[in-house]
Amino acid sequence: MTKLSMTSPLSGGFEACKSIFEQKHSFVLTTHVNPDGDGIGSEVALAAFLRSMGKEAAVINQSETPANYVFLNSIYPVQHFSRERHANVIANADVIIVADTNSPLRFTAMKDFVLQSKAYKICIDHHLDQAEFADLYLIDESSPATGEIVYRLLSYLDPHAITRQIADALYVAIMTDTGSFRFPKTDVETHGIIAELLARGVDPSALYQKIFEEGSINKLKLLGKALESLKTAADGKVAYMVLPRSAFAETVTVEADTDNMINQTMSIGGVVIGLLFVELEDGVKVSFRSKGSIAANELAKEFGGNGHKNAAGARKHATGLSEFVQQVVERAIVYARADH
Ligand SMILES: [Mn+2]
Repeated sequence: MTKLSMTSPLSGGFEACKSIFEQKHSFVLTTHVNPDGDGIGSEVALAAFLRSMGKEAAVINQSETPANYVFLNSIYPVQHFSRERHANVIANADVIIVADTNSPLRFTAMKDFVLQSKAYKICIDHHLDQAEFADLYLIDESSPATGEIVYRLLSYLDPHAITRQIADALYVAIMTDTGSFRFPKTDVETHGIIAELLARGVDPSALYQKIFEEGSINKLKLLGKALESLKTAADGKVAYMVLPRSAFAETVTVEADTDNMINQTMSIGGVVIGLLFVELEDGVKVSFRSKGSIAANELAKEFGGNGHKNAAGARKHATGLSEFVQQVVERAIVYARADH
């Protein structure tokens, strides 16, 4: 028996969602700062589904949509948050759905508006360590993508309402968050869901091309700078790259252009921990990747971050780049050496 045919542990949450979706009228959907394919694909799929139920839905994000995901606007428009246009929409919504994060810290400028709204709050996510802010949580830490949980929810509510367009958005969510189906949580269920999406007409190579093969030369030059900075430590078990502010200025790129870059560190044989440091205007962001049993999220927690076991991140404000790199690399060496 495959996992697909088992009773979902989330079915209680799905039933609660069903009655909320039936009773309430206006919905706001959002995701984390610097949204990725999973966050945007999940909220777009949910919004298109809600519209087909005759509901009002607004997708409002803290950050602008990265260029390679803008095509999802044709499935459902994604708006960039502004206080003037959206404060009332958020305050007056019946329901707010937060997808792909469970930490209000990651809503940044939208945080107070979301937390102060009287709306019923639903959190759909696959990260560890959920914060207490929502009325209903649909969390499955074993899922490789929030898009998978959204697929299961929508199939529970009405499998016939999963149109080709909704399937496209869910495919984007799952394909990007599984690293094109190669990260460890990718399993029988993931491929089963993908088969269902393809049966609805999804064209994998067309979507892959839109996301990964229509990038800018500037982004590739930024990758060049990251690769030039590559160093290893702990006898090649730790690999790390550092991008100072000047790298972005010189290549005319932005933080979002570092998306997926860290995976380059993991392509080196023997590397068990990969790090990418990005200098921000007021601090440093570090992304962590690990192989096997090494807990990248535990390492991230030491620096105020969180995430999954093999992929995590942290942001530290008011810190110098080189001191922070040194601190994190020192701890990464300890984690890498403890691994056998
Ligand atoms: Mn995700």
